[in-house]
Amino acid sequence: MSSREHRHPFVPYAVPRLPIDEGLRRGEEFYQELDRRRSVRWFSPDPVPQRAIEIAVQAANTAPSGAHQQPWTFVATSDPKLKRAVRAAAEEEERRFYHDRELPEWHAALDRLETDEHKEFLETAPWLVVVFAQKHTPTADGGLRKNYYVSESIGIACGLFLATLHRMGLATLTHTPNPMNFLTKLLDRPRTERPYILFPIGYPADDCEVPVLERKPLSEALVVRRPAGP
Ligand code: IYR
Repeated sequence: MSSREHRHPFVPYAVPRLPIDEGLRRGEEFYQELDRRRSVRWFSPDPVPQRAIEIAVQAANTAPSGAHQQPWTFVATSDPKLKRAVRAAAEEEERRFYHDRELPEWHAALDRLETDEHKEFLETAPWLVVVFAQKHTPTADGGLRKNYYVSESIGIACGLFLATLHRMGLATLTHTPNPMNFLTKLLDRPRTERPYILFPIGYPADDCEVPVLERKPLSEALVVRRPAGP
């Protein structure tokens, strides 16, 4: 038993300790599974039950967040009319983006993805989930509570979300039409929320392809600093 004194309720942290070789084995297996995930732009129209979205949001909702403020709302739709409206608005924004002559560097960076302003997947994918960031959260007394580290918190929640969908055999695209404020209105969200990421979700199309891309090697992704010495 701990002898710490608290001003709030605390409980023991009850995740059992694993032998390290079992921990490494599980980590390696988890990594290998995550390594198969790719962003998908060609979806099958096959339906996906709402429960899959619910499970993924439950997983996302376990994310650590600044001051445990959980500053996210996940808005999901499989409504063909709403998906069509989202597609139309997104394609209009994207047309502007792809024809903007002031953005040659950005366009060059995207070249190998072969993306363009056509966003058919916004209608083909059975689900669209838009994650909204709550910069502020309305309080019971009609005021507003400021939230901290909102984008860090939501970024982690979105990572858990797409990892869970991948684990269920479902594909996602991390999509950010630019700008995407049109989603606040279309999805009827309060002005305290800002759209953060739009995820089309579904099974990949049978003929789905992905660009050949390499992951950064561990030697570049990880720097280990060792103590100086002989
Ligand atoms: N929003 C555009 C452009 C785009 C931007 C980035 I950064 C990407 O990684 C991919 C696309 C689009 O969705 O086409």
